[in-house]
Amino acid sequence: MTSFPPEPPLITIERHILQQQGHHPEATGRLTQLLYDIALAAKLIARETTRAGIANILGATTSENVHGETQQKLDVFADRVIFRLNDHTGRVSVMASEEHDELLRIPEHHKPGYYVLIYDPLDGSSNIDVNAPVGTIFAIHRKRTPEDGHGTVQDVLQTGTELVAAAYVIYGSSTMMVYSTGEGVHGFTLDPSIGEFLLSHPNIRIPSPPQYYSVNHAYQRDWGEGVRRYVRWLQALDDPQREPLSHRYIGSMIADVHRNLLRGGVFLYPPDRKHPHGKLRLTYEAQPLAFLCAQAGGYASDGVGDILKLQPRDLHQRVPVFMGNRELVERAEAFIREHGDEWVAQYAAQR
Ligand code: P6P
Repeated sequence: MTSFPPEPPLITIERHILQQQGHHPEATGRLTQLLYDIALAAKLIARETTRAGIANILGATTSENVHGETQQKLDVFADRVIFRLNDHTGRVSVMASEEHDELLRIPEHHKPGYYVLIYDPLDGSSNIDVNAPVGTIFAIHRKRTPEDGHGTVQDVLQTGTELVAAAYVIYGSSTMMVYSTGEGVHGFTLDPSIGEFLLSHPNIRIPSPPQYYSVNHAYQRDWGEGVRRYVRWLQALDDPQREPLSHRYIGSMIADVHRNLLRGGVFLYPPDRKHPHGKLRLTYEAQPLAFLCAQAGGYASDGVGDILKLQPRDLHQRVPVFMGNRELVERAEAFIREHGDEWVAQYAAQR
């Protein structure tokens, strides 16, 4: 009798999503369809990222986004594709994007739906022109206000503990989509020759012991005492008996978080003199990635406590991020408590 080596089942992301729905007899299928739409958006964006140079959409536009950042053409393309795929399906009541200051209302001639879709269309886009990995991040909430009608800012500004699902797509050496609906984290790799995401990383769990830490050392002189001592600990500078973690930082959050999710590690973007609340956004970067990190057995903190428990006050508010193996993140919180940290303290005062 021939037996094959153990491999993940040969299954597309659509079939996997449908199987996950099967665990919920009460499900209507709306979330399943929304996740299908997100997978399609990922394929369309992947096609453009892999041929950016050829398609002459490399480089920056003349426009700026709400943060005063020059929009890369792929940013604009990704933002429009995600909106256009979801503005008419009747599954989404309101959308919000990193690229727009205000909420994105469902057009009047379409019926708004039940879910809230928040997204960063192309995170790390400054890396596009140097061919470094970039990514798309999705967060999905249920509408909290009465079911019919357009979603409101209250539907968008929910805690991460209320998330129904989250996903990211990383456009790197291959294109991967990683998602969770609260039943573990599952990774799919795109086979562009057939246009299918195939299961490649079932039930992702952050491995231990961790291998990496990711932080931008250029800001070291502006860190507070607690963060400074924590990073020294990660580097084992004061403990010759302990092996340091390897430093990897590519300046694209998705790529750094994805590596740490698969290999074990911690990603941190702490508050400092120039970034008193950190740089990363709560609703469409930190919350969805914290949800996925927690589903993979990890933990995400703002240096004080669980990012998933933070109540957002503004769509684009920034938050300090320490994300990865629980033991590493809790150690960061301990260093900050024990030694104090002026920038974390200033952030915590308005938390
Ligand atoms: P810095 C990309 O612009 C981004 O938003 C994240 O993807 C990334 O982790 C971070 O900023 C990099 O910021 O200040 O280290 O260049």
